[in-house]
Amino acid sequence: MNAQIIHAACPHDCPDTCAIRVTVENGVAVRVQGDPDHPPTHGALCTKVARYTERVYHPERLLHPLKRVGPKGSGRFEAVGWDDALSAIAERLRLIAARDPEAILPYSYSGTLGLIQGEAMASRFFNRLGAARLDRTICASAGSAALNATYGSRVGMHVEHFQESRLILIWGSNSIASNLHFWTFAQAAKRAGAKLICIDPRRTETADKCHEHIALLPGTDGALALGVMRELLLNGWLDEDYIERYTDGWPALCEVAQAWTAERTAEVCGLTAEVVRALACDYGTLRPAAIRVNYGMQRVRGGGSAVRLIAALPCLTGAWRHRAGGLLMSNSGWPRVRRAALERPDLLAGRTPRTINMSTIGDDLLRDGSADFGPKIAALIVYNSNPVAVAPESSKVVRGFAREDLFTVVLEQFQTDTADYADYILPATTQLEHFDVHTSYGHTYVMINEPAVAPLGETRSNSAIFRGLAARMGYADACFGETDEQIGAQAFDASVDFAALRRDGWVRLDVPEAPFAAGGFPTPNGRAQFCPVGMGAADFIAPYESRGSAPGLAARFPLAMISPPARHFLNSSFVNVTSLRSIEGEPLLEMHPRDAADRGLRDATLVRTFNDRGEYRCKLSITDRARPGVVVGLGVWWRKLGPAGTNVNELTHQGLTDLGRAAAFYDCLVEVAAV
Ligand SMILES: Nc1nc2c(c(=O)[nH]1)N[C@H]1C(S)=C(S)[C@@H](COP(=O)(O)OP(=O)(O)OC[C@H]3O[C@@H](n4cnc5c(=O)[nH]c(N)nc54)[C@H](O)[C@@H]3O)O[C@H]1N2
Ligand SMILES: Nc1nc2c(c(=O)[nH]1)N[C@H]1C(S)=C(S)[C@@H](COP(=O)(O)OP(=O)(O)OC[C@H]3O[C@@H](n4cnc5c(=O)[nH]c(N)nc54)[C@H](O)[C@@H]3O)O[C@H]1N2
Ligand code: SF4
Ligand SMILES: [Mo]
Repeated sequence: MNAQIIHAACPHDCPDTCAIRVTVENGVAVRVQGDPDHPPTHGALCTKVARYTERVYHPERLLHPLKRVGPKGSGRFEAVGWDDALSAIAERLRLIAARDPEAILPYSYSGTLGLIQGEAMASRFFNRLGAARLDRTICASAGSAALNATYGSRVGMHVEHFQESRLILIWGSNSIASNLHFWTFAQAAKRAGAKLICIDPRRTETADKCHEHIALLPGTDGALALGVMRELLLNGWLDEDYIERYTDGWPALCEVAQAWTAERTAEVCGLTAEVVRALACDYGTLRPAAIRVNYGMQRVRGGGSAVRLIAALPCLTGAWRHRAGGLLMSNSGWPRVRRAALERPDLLAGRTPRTINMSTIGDDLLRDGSADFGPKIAALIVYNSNPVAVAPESSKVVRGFAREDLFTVVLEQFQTDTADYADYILPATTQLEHFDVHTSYGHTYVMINEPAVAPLGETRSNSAIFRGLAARMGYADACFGETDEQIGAQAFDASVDFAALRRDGWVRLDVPEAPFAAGGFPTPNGRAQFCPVGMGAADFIAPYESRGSAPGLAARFPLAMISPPARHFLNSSFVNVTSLRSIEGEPLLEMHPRDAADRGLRDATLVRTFNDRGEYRCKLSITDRARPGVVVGLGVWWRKLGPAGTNVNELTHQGLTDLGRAAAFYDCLVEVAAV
């Protein structure tokens, strides 16, 4: 037998970006395994990707270009040849562009985080066309804006160093589900005697395994950080020397914190004052103390301010002095990626097309042209994303996608909820069939992904599809002729040895062991900024929808709903992989026994969850994983697989976060009733 081992990388939107070894026999990928030599991967993959071949060779893979034959949304298509499909698409785009190229909108996010199959050739194409630009806000932009403002970039601790910490706060993250390889290091710390505290409204599988679980109300993390700050101050647990030398703005922040007594904090967060004081005591006295804050806590109106406040904590206690102290939210700012070489903004040739926020796609697809909005959106090119399932306020998103005058092209591996609304579906390769290079937002390595097998059927990589479209649009620029390997070789500056990357599969970035032990933040003056230019000190910002901030609404819809990811799905990916879907079972809404009793609801019955935006039906799970007042709809199911053809995003809204213009998925009031 002719077996080969290929270096690959996990393409999914997960902080772990595992290094993978693919075993190929006679042109077929038979096994994927974690690279045992790559320190964060440690030879292990999560359950989802360990079964990757099931996804790649799935009987429902899209293998041929398809053209719509039924009404939009019906999912009825017929096969067409690539030539016909690309020519027809180019012709339609040319017609629209002749009136106004800004009526064409790319829509993409995190199907793959690869630098090449993500935004390289696609951006070149849309820049050359002068299409509208997409503000990619659906996940992390509130926290990113907060880190940029406070530390100067999205930078933090090496994930490996958490194993040496004595205290770990897991803040707004279900690590076992969504950051498994961090959890391995946290467990090593736990075995060595560290204390683990989970801060999460839901009692997750991660909370179960921590020493303490602080189940605050959604969207109140900023208040908790301020309450902790005041206790640190009162008890003399601040590192005055670190604050003095390496930070700016503490006097103003201190004044805000003074107002947050443990009692007031407890009232806002739905906790007791003792819990707030005990958290501050642990954080002030156990060293080194590390915080793994993740995106779960920033999907609310005040998400940006909350991250600014949490990011201040390790500066106030000087936790950064030790390599096992500090904070990790994202490491995406460490690798020096040559974005301009990849995406070629020079092809805009001086044009500055309008920007559309992906988190308000529901409203924007339904808007007419106007002086401030620009032209009505006439064409959508969707790749690496499933907006009909994942974008907030689905009823509007669906109405927008159903517009008969909208021309929609979807590049996909599967016939998702979004693909059902396409005029043309173009079949895309998976990670095992194309070349890519990867950075990570959770560790400090870069990875290569060599193609392991030939493209299945007639599938083409995203870059090949955009290359083909560029040719049909008559774009003669040399950059459209570059191969994926040529693009990959331009991705990094000299800090990454590309030959070593291809040889070994991954390369460690040269990031200092304790990056901010003596300041050195990537801000203009090297200090952490508590009052960055144009912003005062952060304070708590209440959710759009909560008992305190919207009492009238809360009288009608008294339950706060959060919709974090299910462990065996990755956003809406993998929902169609049978073995994983059978582990998750079916869409569920978790509710505390007391809330269920108040409503006379019975376990495992069908319920309707509703608010003024819509209604979602699924099975009820009565469990104390949900705290009183909060219900949990684990996401993100495909709409067409739900009992009533909808999912949780039927209920979420398009209100944006305070920083970063992000979606506020977990800032959502609902009521639940029997069907
Ligand atoms: N298995 C799996 N892994 C994933 C994903 C997936 O869908 N499935 N998604 C990937 C993506 S796209 C991302 S962005 C990351 C996300 O990574 P994380 O941000 O770590 O996401 P989650 O695991 O969703 O953890 C979010 C946790 O936040 C809690 N939470 C909700 N609201 C609040 C709040 O107001 N305050 C606090 N403190 N906690 C809150 C939720 O209950 C949930 O347990 O994970 C990635 N990894
Ligand atoms: N209610 C609620 N909604 C949420 C969230 C939540 O927690 N609650 N989480 C939000 C978050 S954090 C995120 S990041 C977004 C994620 O939303 P999306 O970025 O839309 O991510 P996925 O749902 O994984 O869909 C990615 C799609 O890309 C396809 N794909 C993968 N690789 C390729 C490729 O190489 N080429 C092409 N053409 N396609 C490919 C996959 O088949 C999949 O259908 O969802 C958000 N939506
Ligand atoms: S989804 Fe995350 S944990 Fe699973 S293989 Fe990919 S990077 Fe690793
Ligand atoms: Mo995300």
